[in-house]
Amino acid sequence: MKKIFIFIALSLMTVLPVAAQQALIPTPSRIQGGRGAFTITSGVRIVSGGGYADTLATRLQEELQEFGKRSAEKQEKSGGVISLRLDKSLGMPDEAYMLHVTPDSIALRASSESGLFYAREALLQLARSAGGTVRACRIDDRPRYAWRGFMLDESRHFFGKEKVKQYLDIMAALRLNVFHWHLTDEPGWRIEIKRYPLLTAEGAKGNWHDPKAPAAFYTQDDIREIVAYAADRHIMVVPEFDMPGHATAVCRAYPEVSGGGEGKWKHFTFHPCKEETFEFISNVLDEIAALFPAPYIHIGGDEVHYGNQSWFTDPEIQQFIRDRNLENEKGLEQYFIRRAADIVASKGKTMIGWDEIADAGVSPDKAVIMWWRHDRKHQLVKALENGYRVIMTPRRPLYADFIQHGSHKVGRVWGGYNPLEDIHRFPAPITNLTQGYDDQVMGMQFSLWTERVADPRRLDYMTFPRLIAVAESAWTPAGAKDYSLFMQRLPAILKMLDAKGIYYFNPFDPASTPEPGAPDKDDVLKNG
Ligand code: TNX
Repeated sequence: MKKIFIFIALSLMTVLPVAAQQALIPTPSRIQGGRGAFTITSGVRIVSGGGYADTLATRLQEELQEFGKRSAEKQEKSGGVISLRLDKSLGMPDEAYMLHVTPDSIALRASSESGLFYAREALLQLARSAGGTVRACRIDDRPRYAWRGFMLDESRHFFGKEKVKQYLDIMAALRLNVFHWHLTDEPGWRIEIKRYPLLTAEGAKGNWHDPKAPAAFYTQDDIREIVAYAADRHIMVVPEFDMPGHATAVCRAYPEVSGGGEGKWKHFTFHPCKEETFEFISNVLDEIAALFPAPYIHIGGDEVHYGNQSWFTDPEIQQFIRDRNLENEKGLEQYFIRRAADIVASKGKTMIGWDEIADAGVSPDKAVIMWWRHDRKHQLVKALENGYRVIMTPRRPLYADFIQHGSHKVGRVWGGYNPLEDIHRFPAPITNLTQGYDDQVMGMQFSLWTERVADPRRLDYMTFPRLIAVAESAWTPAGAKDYSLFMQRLPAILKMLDAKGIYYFNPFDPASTPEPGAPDKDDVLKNG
């Protein structure tokens, strides 16, 4: 009887409660509990195996000081060893890590720098959630997806360097590894390009709700600083230069490359057949390619039909369509995308585009598709069938400009909205579509469009806590995900957000965190 009791007690200790007690998000793919706990005190020794492990050890030494001091005051027993080792011969996949905690030692192991970095992030999370006492456990962890992203639109509204850095810090803690930076669109161009100074002198003026707002943009030094800051946290920064549509800010600054248009759609597109346009794009991309070490450049490619009315009437454009046998304006758009793909390839980069580009006939080794139209599932399937690699960011549930709670009034709604739970469930509802194409599905991202997000408070509110669920869906294998356990662990991460002064939506007490307003329209936008 006693034996059975001990057996049950032990197995409970090693399986379920561990997952519940360990305040780790994203939930690791594998965690086993052990007995006892390691208490971090000022007497802890940190040893490392050279190279990057030494760099991380130094960092960890500083980070763990808060616990050391507290413990020393409490006169707790000191001692114990934390060891960090980067070991290729362990043959662990990229980003994977092992964290082994016993009462006397903590071992962090990985075969990649990113893996060791994540082992350190996991340890910090465990330590912080329990005041420096880490329960014994062994974690063998690796991500579900290689692309775990967050997109921020800084054209519609500009938030600036410090906010971006704060988000990069949080992304790293959540093991998110791609920052997709939407830097150009209708209201403003946000990146300094030396060869075309008017892009910022003129193009950076204005934002979505105030066309007269002073120019706001990142200098090339700012960009380098942020790219380095991100790289230090194992985050790749992927810039987006949207074309041929959503190009209003560029064409306002340099009307010679404008595709015309009138009223609201004036300058919405590039001129699709002037060689001057492609030279311009190529020159801009030279500077962008030099600033961002990422192997990808996002060229947009979305919603061209919104503002290409003049393509239908301009005799030069119509002649071009006939001369090149492009059939119609759609064919012309696809021609433009093929040209863009070649230009991006000539800079040694791979093009990413919104899912419209899956129809352009670009060879799949030259393009990655970002699937966003949740109501066009066939676009995802077609992209996969045609051999493209795909990143999933369907509006439902992965657009952050959709509301997250039924009581909310500001934001988008489209046959529903994007609550935390739907994000946590993703990609379960669509895995039947991607089945058999696992190698082509690079991952997923949360995309924050900012037409109705004009200040940091609202930005935080739309991003958090949903980004935390995104991190779990992108990292944790389906079999290890459990929404009720996620909700049990969530408060530990919310505490971290509190410490950073983030104004998030509190799903446990919605009334305690009222929704911040938008500057223009204060109502829910349906299907649009
Ligand atoms: C569609 S997503 C857009 C954006 C808007 C967004 C608003 C995409 C490729 N284009 O320009 O900001 O909807 O939700």
